[in-house]
Amino acid sequence: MVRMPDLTALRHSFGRLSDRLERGRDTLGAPDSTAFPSRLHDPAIAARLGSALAVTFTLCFVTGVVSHYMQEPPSWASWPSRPINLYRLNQGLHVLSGTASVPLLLAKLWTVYPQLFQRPALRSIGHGLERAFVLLLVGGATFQLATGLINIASFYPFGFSFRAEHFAVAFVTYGALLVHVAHKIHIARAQLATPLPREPSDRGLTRRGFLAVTGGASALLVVGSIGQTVGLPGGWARGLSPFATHLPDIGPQSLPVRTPAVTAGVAETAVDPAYRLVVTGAVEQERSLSLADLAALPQTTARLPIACVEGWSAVATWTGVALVDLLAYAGATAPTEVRVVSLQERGTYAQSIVRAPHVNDPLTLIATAVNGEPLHLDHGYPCRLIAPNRPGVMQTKWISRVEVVS
Ligand SMILES: Nc1nc2c(c(=O)[nH]1)N[C@H]1C(S)=C(S)[C@@H](COP(=O)(O)O)O[C@H]1N2
Ligand SMILES: [Mo]
Repeated sequence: MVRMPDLTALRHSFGRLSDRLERGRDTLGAPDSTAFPSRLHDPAIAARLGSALAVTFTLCFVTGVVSHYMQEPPSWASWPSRPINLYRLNQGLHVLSGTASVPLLLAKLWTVYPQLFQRPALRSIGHGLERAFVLLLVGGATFQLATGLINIASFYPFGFSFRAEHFAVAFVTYGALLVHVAHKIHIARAQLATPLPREPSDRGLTRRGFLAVTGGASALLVVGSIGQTVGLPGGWARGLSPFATHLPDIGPQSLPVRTPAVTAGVAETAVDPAYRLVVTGAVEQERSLSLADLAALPQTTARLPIACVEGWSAVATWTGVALVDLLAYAGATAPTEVRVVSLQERGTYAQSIVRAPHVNDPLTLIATAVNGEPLHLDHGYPCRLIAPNRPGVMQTKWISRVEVVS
């Protein structure tokens, strides 16, 4: 037997809501305050939450654009290879500012939702335009935060390229935000200049209480994510982030894995004894190196982070042949662009381009070991690229070919 849920309570609250809407409908202009009696539907609160959102959205937009262009630099640009942790910091700020925005946005939408019932809905063309921009802003902001969170959860249910959509919608959203700010700045200024009253709490949450709870929720999410985004020493990170899935010390060799060897389809080719690393392209002498040949070249060790766009980063001690040394061994003269190709046959990350600053940085490694052990298969055995100030997606694993493009 399937028991029918008791719908009485639901019907009651629906009845109350339609009552309110009926009353709201009779009024002109602003929605009737008796229809939405909570003191929290207040422009003073909206202005404060709006200011906080303007800060977090600006930070998120700027770091997002930087991250996008670091992954896909236009042909005329190249990113510096130092400071080592720049991309890591940028990506951390992006994820943290986005995460902090979630409670702020929810609280702001709740504060202002009675505005949906303004009557008449359209007073003039200008008013209509203003409302259209607000619609764009709300839709865009919700889409951005939702897809961002889904990305952090390493979950790709949609049939579109996450980065392309997230990048395009960011401009629509931020543009709509600028229009909205321009429109509201006078009201917001006046609201911010007036301190919030101290109120008795006998009618539920006070205005100050509501802002404190919202700010507290944001702060808690940020503190709980720092351990895995920007990175904290293991014990700290774990203590502060009980639910994190990519803490710096979870995974083989105390390092998280993104795309294991089996998923990439390289579990067999990577352990084939006939494996050789081929150095080719604009070189004097094409080379084909076994792991023993690689070990016989000068070795470099460096502490470098992997900073994944999915909102985690981790530092490790990498050892291998510096790319400059490998290229010199093959007789490449003044190389400026190198393509690194993986044993992996398909997928966006199966190869990456290394531009001049990284080609010539002595810390750009073809690593064969991490934290004192030969690379685990899931970390890119037999060898992988690891370079300073570079997005995780471009730290190509299971390298089969190094091609000097120019
Ligand atoms: N060939 C290949 N290399 C790759 C990937 C991949 O899917 N295939 N993933 C990249 C991504 S997104 C990240 S964050 C890092 C993660 O390295 P790790 O799994 O050793 O932590 O590897 C990068 N290198
Ligand atoms: Mo990644």
